[in-house]
Amino acid sequence: MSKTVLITGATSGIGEACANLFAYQGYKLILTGRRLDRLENLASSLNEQHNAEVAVSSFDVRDREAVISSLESLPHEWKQVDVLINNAGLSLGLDPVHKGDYDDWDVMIDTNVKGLLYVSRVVSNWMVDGGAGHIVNIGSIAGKEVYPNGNVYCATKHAVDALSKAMRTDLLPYGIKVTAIHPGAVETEFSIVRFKGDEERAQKVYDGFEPLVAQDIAEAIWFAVSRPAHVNINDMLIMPAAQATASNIIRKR
Ligand code: NDP
Ligand code: 8X3
Repeated sequence: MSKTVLITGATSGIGEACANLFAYQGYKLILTGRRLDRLENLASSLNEQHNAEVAVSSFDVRDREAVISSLESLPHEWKQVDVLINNAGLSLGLDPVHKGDYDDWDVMIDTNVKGLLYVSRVVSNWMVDGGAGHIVNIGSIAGKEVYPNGNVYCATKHAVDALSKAMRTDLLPYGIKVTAIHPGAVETEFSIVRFKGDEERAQKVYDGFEPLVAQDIAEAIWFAVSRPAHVNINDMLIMPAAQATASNIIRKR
């Protein structure tokens, strides 16, 4: 019988690349995100290319009631989730703390931390009932280091790092694996979102070096998920070969 993966943030970037790779590997897919048109287009294309069975569920991960009701209203057979990829997330702005935008802070914390928790709360409970499962949380190099003006985004990804360790501990007795994947710079819609549609500024982030692409991260996730039952990959930090750290800051005289 086919396994099932639930991917948050499947409308773009890393989530969309995971959808393609898991469909290729024969998984049934539950694809989520806010942009229903993109979810539906992706579902038809995966069905055509890979004969994949796909369910789409459109909700905002910040909306606790919508998360619970959308997921709980899936048909019973779709609730046997083998793999959850907590990928939905974003960064907004790049300002020092004293100039930060209050609304941007709320959106990042609500999406990257609380949204991940809401989805995990529902799906991990199904996994506990089923006695197995694998949760993959997408953190970041920003969850391992901080860089100038990354403040709140970095804090949210540090929270994802901590929650990954906490979930691994809490869910261990139930046979549920937890993996955290921490990418460096990946060229997706991430910077366009961070700079609120300013494509020129977004492009400059990737000028002059070769960033990762979403497929690089999808392949790392697949590696973690496809290990034998007795192996868990706890944590992976994956960087472009051209990027050593998030930053190198010295205040010179
Ligand atoms: P994209 O902007 O391409 O994709 C982000 C995805 O998250 C979209 O599918 C978007 O869907 C979804 N999303 C955002 N906000 C919400 C929300 N409130 N509710 C539901 N879904 C939401 O960026 P990436 O693919 O790069 O980002 C994926 C993950 O990887 C994020 O967690 C990001 O922090 C992390 N990451 C990215 C890196 C990079 O350099 N690109 C590096 C390290 C980590 P929709 O808008 O349709 O809701
Ligand atoms: C996204 C990568 O370096 O902008 O998490 O934090 S970075």
